[in-house]
Amino acid sequence: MLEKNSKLKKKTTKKIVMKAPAVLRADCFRVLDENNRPNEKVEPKLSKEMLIRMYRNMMATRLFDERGMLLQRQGRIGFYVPSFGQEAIQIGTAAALKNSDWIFPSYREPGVFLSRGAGLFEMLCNLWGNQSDVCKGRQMPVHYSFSDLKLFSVSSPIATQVIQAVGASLASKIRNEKDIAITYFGDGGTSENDFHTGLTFAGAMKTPTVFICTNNGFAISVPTQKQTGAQRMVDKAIGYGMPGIAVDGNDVLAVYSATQEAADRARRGEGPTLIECVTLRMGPHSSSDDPTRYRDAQVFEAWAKRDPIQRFRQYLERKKLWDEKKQEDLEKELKATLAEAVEKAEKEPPPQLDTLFEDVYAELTPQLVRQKEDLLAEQELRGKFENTSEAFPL
Ligand SMILES: Cc1ncc(C[n+]2csc(CCOP(=O)(O)OP(=O)(O)O)c2C)c(N)n1
Repeated sequence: MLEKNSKLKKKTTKKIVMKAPAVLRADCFRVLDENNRPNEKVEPKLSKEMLIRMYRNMMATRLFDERGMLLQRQGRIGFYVPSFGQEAIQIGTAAALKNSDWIFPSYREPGVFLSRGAGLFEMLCNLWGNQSDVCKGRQMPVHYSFSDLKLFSVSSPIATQVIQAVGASLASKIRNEKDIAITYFGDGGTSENDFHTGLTFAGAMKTPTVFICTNNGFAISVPTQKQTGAQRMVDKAIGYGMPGIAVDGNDVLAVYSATQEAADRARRGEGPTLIECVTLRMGPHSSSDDPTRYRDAQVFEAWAKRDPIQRFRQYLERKKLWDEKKQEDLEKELKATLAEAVEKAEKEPPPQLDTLFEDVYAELTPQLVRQKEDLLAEQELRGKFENTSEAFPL
């Protein structure tokens, strides 16, 4: 049957190029053209204050990432995951949300945390896993958690946040609330069971969920074309019965508009949307990775010219909302605030050993009481012979 259908045969045997595309796909929705001029027909009408806040958050994210990588290279923290080049996706989506909406991020969204108002000191305490860390040092670095801001804890297993977001938004719908949920995952995440389960439920139950797929070309070192047969991540929306849109992930205004529209649909009770934000990961997968071993340098250089911060800055400059002096002042201010928070967070001691026993049981079981006593006795004994004040060796 398949062999008789020559058209289909030709399509499925098409040669797959194992590298990220050097230019943006033509099907992507965009507001800014390649000269960073807006298409006035689709340009969102945002206030001056909002535009500047978005630019500020993009810069804050870039500087936070730079500092995170530097701290790791200096051996001061153990691990970091940068989001270089993905600032427009984080800030554009976050700007389109209400503060009461639920956020279920992946590990590559520090800008979403900053946009929602997470404290720099608290985020940095997570990197050290110290006593002021919200999770008392029990999480991996870059796995922030701010439940009071409705920012769900980052989890390492890929795409687990997708089903959690669907569950939260379903709960919101059942309670007749207007809060929606947004969740972020990579192109690799769309090959995970949790992605399929989440989108199946969301499509069937018309949950108010916005799915943000950051297609950054790679899942660690595996190019997108090697881990899925789909040519475009957005095509996956069709199978689950929801609308999908591909956007230029390096155009903060396009990302904002697409998210705004999807959030409005969700709030009107019209169900979920899948947004594929097309970009290229400009840094390593994490501080443990060396992308020069698998990335095409020419493709990287082509995308470097599409830096989302530079593009948005040009847009603001044309509108006379930004200039060199403002840039200098902003960088100075953000760097000073960051340096102050780093200094404070680094001084924090590691969590006390007995905190290991907190937060699971209201009352410790007799076995845990015994284990705690044994552990503290051993700590005291060791303390007589060695310095135990140091954190886990990095
Ligand atoms: C269930 C699961 N499988 C494998 C891994 C190992 N792993 C960590 S990150 C990663 C790549 C994920 O790629 P993608 O979803 O495209 O997101 P990106 O890192 O590019 O942002 C993998 C395979 C994991 N953490 N969880």
